[in-house]
Amino acid sequence: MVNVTINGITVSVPEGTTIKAAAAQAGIVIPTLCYLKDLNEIGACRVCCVEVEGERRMVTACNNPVREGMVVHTNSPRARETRRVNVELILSQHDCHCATCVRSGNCKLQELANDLGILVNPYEEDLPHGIHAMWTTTFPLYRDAKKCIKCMRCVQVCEKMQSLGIWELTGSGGRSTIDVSYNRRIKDADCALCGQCITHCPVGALRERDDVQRALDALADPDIVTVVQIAPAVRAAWGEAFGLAPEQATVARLTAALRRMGFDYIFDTTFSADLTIMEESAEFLERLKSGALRNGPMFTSCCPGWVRFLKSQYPDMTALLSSAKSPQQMFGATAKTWFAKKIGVDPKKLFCISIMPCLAKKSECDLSTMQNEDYGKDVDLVLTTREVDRMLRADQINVKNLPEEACDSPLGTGTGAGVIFGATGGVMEAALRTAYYMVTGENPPADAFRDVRGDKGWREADFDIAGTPIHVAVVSGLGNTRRLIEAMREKRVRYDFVEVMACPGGCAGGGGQPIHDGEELAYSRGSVLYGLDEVANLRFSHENPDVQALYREYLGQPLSELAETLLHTEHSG
Ligand code: HC0
Ligand code: SF4
Repeated sequence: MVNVTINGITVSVPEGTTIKAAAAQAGIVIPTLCYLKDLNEIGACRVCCVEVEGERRMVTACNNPVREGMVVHTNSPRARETRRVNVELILSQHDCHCATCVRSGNCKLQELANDLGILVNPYEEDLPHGIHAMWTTTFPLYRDAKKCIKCMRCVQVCEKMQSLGIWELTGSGGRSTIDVSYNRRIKDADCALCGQCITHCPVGALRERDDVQRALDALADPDIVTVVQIAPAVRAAWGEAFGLAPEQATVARLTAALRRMGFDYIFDTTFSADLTIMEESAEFLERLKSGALRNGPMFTSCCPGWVRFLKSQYPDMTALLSSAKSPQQMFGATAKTWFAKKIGVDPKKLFCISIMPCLAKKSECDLSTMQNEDYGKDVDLVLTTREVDRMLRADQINVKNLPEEACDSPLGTGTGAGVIFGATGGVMEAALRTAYYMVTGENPPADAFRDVRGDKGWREADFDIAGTPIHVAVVSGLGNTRRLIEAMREKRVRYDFVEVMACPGGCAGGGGQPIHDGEELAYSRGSVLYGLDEVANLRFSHENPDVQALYREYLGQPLSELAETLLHTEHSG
């Protein structure tokens, strides 16, 4: 142990502890802009500089360890002055138009500048901001080079967490900036659109393409019938921006809010998550029976970030993907056929909007394989949770005082199995519950497959379904996914069924979810979803009455010809 005195408080910490962590133990906060635990501990922003007695230079607290007897001052005149000058230098290269910034009110830099009382910027300069200052406006991921503070978080998150290395530091000195690596344009790089670089950006340099106006245009068009679906993971996060507790921020309260905004039909993606389970479980059992699993496991196909990753990184393995479309797309295909017929509306007049915790869903809905001549696109527009939160604010909807209202029918009912899709492991668990039923004709205990839950990025479990052993894996985060695939390719592991989600912790931690700087909320949001499953009346996808009606009235059975046409795809587009 090492003894260190910080602002007059002596603490004893293990050797190797950083000054920042030791200060935290003493209850002292040292501000920083760039620090991310285990990912970015490089002292790039120099906001965490502290004064150490006996040292001539100021010392960055986030990446320097304490020494025995060290005496540290975080608020001495020199420390205060250094912090202020360093923030002013960062501001000198930052476009400080806060009123028009998407992160206004949720920006680390804005907060620090305010806290330090920086009311004028003495170092204002007009530096060039790199060749990509004018970014494409069509790609779902948008970057504003003039807002980048070169903290390196996006570089490290994409490289270390997601193993893709889309960003790099280019140029030098005052002209250094972050850009797409190897001089590529973002749309030609292998970006999976997971959005993790956005949720880890401390300022407004990265954001999603804003599609709100297109939703408002559809709402304003009297010839268009708007149909909105709410993804499983949105219910665990949409209320955070309004300070609502999870019990208040229910899907029923969001439904009421969307009704106030004028959406015609409000439905729930958990309905089509249950539908996906019917198709995917049937497909899994077919692959099991035919011996196809000897060539490799079946991969889940519902996370479009993962599908983009597989297509760009391991194109020879795409045949292992389930042919099932994602719940988002199955929802659209069902809305524009079965539902449109039910309400007697020309499907071309239906405008399907999804509320998703995800950026990759914005590109999934545009794929050529996700549309047809009869009705156009399955899903017309995707809004992230953040975009919808902004719409609610713009319309001054007082969400706290809204009553809870049920979704519309018949695409508004989901089971607990559909709800847990939004958490890592949930798709696997839901699929195994129904696969068991399909094989045995009886329900297993609802929690029979809970061994796939957990907070490890790569988990394995073994089950027995009517005498057949099944070896499954659940992985989240693309770095973990790459490790799993490499292990598969080197024959170090072998599975029957693998669930992959691009974002660590699954959709609950998706790149379109509300941002809380430096906090990872995927698993706490995931437990909200598991809690909803636990108290749900229905916990098996095959017991969803609306899904049963859809098969009875329209599709026939899972994997029928019509189901194949509407609900399955080649994953080649
Ligand atoms: Fe997900 Fe989905 S669970 S990908 O994470 O499968 O985005 O929430 O909507 O489609 O249902 C995201 C979340 C979905 C889909 C579902 C799946
Ligand atoms: Fe990398 Fe994901 Fe950001 Fe794309 S969206 S650059 S894959 S972190």
